[in-house]
Amino acid sequence: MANVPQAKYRKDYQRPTHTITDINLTFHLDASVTQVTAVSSVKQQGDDNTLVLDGDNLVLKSVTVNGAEWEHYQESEGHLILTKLPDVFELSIVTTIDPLNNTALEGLYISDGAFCTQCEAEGFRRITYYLDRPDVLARFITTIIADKTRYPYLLSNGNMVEKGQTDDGKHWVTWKDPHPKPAYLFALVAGDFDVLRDQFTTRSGRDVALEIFVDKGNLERSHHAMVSLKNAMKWDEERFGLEYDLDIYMIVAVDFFNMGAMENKGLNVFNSKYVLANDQTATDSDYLGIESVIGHEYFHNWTGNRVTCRDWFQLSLKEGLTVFRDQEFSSDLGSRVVNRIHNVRIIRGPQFAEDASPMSHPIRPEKVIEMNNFYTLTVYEKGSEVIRMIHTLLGEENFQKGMRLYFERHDGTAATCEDFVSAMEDASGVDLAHFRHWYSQSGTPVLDVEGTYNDVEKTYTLKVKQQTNPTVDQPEKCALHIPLDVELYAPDGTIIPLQCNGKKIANVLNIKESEQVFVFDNVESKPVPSLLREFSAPVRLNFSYTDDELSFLIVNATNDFARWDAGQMLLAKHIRSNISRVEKGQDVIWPESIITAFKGVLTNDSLEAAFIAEMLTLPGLSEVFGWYEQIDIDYIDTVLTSLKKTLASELKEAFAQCYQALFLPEYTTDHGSIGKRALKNVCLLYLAYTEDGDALVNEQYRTSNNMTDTIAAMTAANHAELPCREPLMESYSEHWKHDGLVMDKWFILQGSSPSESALSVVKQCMNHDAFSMKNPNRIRSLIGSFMNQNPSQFHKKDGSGYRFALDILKQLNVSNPQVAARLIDPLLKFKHYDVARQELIRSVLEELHTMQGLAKDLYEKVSKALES
Ligand code: B3K
Ligand code: ZN
Repeated sequence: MANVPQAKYRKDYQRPTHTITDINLTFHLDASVTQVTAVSSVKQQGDDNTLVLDGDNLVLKSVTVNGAEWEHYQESEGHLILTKLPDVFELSIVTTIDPLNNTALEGLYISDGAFCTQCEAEGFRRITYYLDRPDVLARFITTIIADKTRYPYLLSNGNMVEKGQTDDGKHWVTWKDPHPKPAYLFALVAGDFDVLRDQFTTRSGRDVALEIFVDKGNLERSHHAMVSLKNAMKWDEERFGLEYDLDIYMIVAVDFFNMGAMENKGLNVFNSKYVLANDQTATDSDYLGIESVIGHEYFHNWTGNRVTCRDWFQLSLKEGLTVFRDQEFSSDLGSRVVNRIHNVRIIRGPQFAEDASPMSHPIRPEKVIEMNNFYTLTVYEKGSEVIRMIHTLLGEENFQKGMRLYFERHDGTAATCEDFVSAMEDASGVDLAHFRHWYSQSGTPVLDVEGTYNDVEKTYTLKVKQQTNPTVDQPEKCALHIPLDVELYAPDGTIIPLQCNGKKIANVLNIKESEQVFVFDNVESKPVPSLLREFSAPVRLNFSYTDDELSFLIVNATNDFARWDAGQMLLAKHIRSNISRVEKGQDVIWPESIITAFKGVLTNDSLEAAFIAEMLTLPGLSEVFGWYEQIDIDYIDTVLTSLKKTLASELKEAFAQCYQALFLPEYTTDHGSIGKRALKNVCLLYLAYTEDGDALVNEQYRTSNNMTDTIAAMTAANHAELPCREPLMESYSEHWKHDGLVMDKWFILQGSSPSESALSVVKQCMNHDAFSMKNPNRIRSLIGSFMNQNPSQFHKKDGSGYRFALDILKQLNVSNPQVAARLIDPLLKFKHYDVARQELIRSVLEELHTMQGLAKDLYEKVSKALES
């Protein structure tokens, strides 16, 4: 690379030299030459009269200061440097941009003929020269001028204040946002849409117009999003006491979008995947995903917009907190235990993997080259676990007190993670001094716990050791403050109250040192401990349970999450021992304890269906992979496939009975029905491996009246490689080939097919009418699933998967580097694979590293991987 991209460090934060209180933007929209006029009121903050603005891909037309042309400026690599400025002035900048050729989908671009924007993190600088940093908060007034017939709707943040016509057949609209905001929350949309309109009255009596804009013809797919939005508005008032603060809330669904959605003030832009749904096109998990993302973006209005981040290193201030809030929203509306299980699977699988990868970083990173690379599972999901631990340590009441204090202190400003923790601490009186290390330390702590029973003293001793292994970014680690939630059970299943020195103590133990011992007294017989209940901290737990103890917990633990966790530990224990057997060339053996335990769960009528479905779902591939420093991926694949087949044949009758009993004639998306379908379809996944599999799967596909059952049948056919797979895939594509969003499900199945021909099929699919290398959803579905969810084919020992990945990454490096940088993740952990694969992957990374014009998104990841 000619210019090596430079990193920024958190420690180097400096206040801006100037502030911008107001900005008036005027857009003359045109697909290839849009003219942007930005008139800002600027004030110098210190003694420096030089102003350095950010800009990227702009054509500068003019600069004026206080109405007069300004000649003291210079454009240099991403900046406009203005000198000799007065203290207070009005700065007017005219630039032009080219939305049509903006394939990176950052700044102003075109999605299916409509103009739309994405400015977080640093996309506003692709619209005009500006202080593009989150601690510069300005009031925005935006005027949009465009052709009336092609762009009947002209939208921006805030409230619409004026509109009119021009003489040449165009129209214009002016929007005013009364809330000062950083540029990353700016949005503009112009196009022709169908609009779903509704209304919400806040509890203080403000009437809010709600509008969802979708592509023409999609109106009937937007109702669930509207219901979710109203539920979110109501929930935030009830649980957090937070109300909406404008007269209008708009959501626009677009097909071309780099991520899920964006919380722009008053005008959210969404990936259509998180808006559009009906019974025929969306699965139950799509419905739940929409509810959670609609909630997430809405909740950002307070945690993100009203209080924003001082700098991008503080991203988890808004993201971790808002994920926590959306998780609570989904849990309050649906099944708490199922939500918790889903979230924990993400932490134990891909998040732990990220902690152990070359991209390892604390939830508040110290060093960043490309900010878009830090919208990670660590910042979001682990960030949310950190908030959840604070919630556990403080309790709901004190936590809400802390939230109120946080808003009292920081509303309308740009804050830091430290500000949040201080508010929690001050409001509750709980000391979080030691806890703060969670913000600065990366990696996954390991808790090694040992239990000893003393029959004479009637005491039970838990010895807890914690340790965090060095990570690529941070060789030294310290002991963290870990809340460890425990319960002890007597052999008859009753709870043994926790007492130390005769005094009752709480279930949550505070682990702060590298080794701590807890002696519980009045324990009449050897107990079975339930540890890390509710996954009270994002750590790996080691405790040598016997099969009997785990089977006991599956039946007797009072907490559903703990029962599920015991099931996962039982599976994990035997998956591990079988992987060792396979490594040594021995046969796989599954003990009776697993079969008995899972049969007990499957036939237990008192359990919620959705919960049984989770009990029967094996740990994910990334989770299993993460148990090892280095592993041949084929061993894991062999063992997991064998386990599925064994459970299928041993529990065939029980699966079949359960499957038949769960037939629902009507499709409804209440949580009870969603749970029943989940369990029915887990049964089908196992039954697919039996001799009746092909007939059952075929029958379900042919008689299905909803997408959940349709996709479940196809998934079963795909994984078990059933004869009906091809005809079903054919039939689906015939039916849905005109609809990219629905075809994504089909592309995922093609990408994750275990068939030997998977790669050549993926290549053929790239010529499918519904596929486009310009659309991130299509790329993620087809190519992302191949690289992430298809270990046997992507990691083929002939290196064909890796060469394909190289080719794709080279293309995306030019057209959409942000998507490229997401896709490359499975290659970064190459050191964890066997030596032969390591060498193949390393050569791919090296080729990228030496490539001319490597975007900084890929550069950051590739160079970290190679240095590691
Ligand atoms: N804040 C946005 C994410 C922006 C990602 C920029 N690469 C969506 C969200 O977390 O709600
Ligand atoms: Zn967010």
